[in-house]
Amino acid sequence: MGRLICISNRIPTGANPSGGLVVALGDVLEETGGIWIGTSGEIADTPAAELREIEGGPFRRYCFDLTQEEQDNYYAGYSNSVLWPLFHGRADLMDIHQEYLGVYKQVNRRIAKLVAPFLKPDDRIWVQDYHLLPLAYELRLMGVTNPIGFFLHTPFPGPTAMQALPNGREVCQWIANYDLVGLQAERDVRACLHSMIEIADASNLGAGYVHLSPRQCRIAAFPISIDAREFQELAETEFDKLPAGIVKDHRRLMIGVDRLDYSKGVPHRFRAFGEFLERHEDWHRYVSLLQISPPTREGVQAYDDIREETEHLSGRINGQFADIQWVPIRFINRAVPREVLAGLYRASHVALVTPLMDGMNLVAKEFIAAQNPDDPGVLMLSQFAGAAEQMDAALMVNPHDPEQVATSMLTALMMSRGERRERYRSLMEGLTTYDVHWWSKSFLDALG
Ligand code: GDG
Repeated sequence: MGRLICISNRIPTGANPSGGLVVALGDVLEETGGIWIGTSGEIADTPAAELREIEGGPFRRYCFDLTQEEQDNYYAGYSNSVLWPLFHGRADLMDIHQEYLGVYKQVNRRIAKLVAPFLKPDDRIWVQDYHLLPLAYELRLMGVTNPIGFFLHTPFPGPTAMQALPNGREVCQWIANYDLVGLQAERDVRACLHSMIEIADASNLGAGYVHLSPRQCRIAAFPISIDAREFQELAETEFDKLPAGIVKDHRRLMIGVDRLDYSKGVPHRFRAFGEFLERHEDWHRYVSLLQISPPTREGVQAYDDIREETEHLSGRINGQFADIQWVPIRFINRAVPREVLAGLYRASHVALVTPLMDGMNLVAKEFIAAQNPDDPGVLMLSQFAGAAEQMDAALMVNPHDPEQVATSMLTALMMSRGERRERYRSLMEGLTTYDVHWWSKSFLDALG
């Protein structure tokens, strides 16, 4: 079997690289003598002319540095201030500049130049995420004919949203240079097919195939997941290590875990909780919301704004409802170690996974995997998370409707053990069947 060459924006670092993608791809990389390539996270004065090997680890890794200008325009600029908001239904937050696009293309061309000399004829290439959309196009220009797959971790916009992007047609042409485009959900496959057809005049060949001269590509859903069994064991062990007070202090604990991103709907969640507390004075002191939100993409204006908004809202709700023995919202604006997180999921009675738009949302899956099968907690899940297509036994909510979310909070808090177990059983069955190993295997099988 040929090698797997995986390319993502950031290279997994450390002697023992970790993270969902490493779990999913590590074995295949190891077995095929494959390579992972990505940016180092360090800033250099001049654009890197060659790849640098990272020593150690179970598979080979090569990285390169970005310059500050590249970091600002390619990463913070076009990737995270244009594509990210557009792909999450927030065209209003796009910050469009010619320079962002120019440098984004330049960086992708440079990555193609760095990667091409490494390639052997039977290698398969798997490109990850929206930072690298043009990579196959650039590789094809250099004569690379290997199978190239792409996986988009975010949602894909339909033609109406895509029209807001000045180079929407070009984006569709980039996509057509992949042999296989993996998306999170069927909703994204439909949107992507529509965009390719309406924006770029691609022809629909049926069964997910489109033709956009001179190439043909297949678009299909491969919902990403976690290693559910591994996470279940982690949560079991870590639960016992939690400080005793955590479980006792909060007779009912609701948990939210989200990078502090505007797509995650944290302010909407806080307002719904405020609505719940307003309606149910009898629940005061008996329920609190633990919101863990590590900061992300600091320095991008929209992220500074969301941070201010959440701090303001949690302060206001706590000011209105707290008393000397109880604070309704504990807002932790810092990352918590993964093991602690696993234990906390298990200690929580309800998870609030209420993004306004989300590719998949792995927190929903982690929360379920972490539960005690005998006395499981309840997952409240936004209909706008890609996970909603698979996890229909969750308590589905519309995050835009604070009254409905507040009503569902009460339903979740009051749910009988029998119903909780029934929902958990069905969700966990899906998670163990379609786990992250299924995800990478089915994608790579389809790539051929
Ligand atoms: C993108 C897409 C898609 C969060 N806070 C802490 C922490 N986390 C971990 C969670 C989870 C991961 O980060 C977040 O994954 P999500 O899937 O929820 O969201 P994104 O970061 O936006 O990821 C998303 C995903 O890619 C995969 O394709 O599902 O839709 O947006 O694993 O546990 N981990 C630790 N401390 C924290 O404070 N250790």
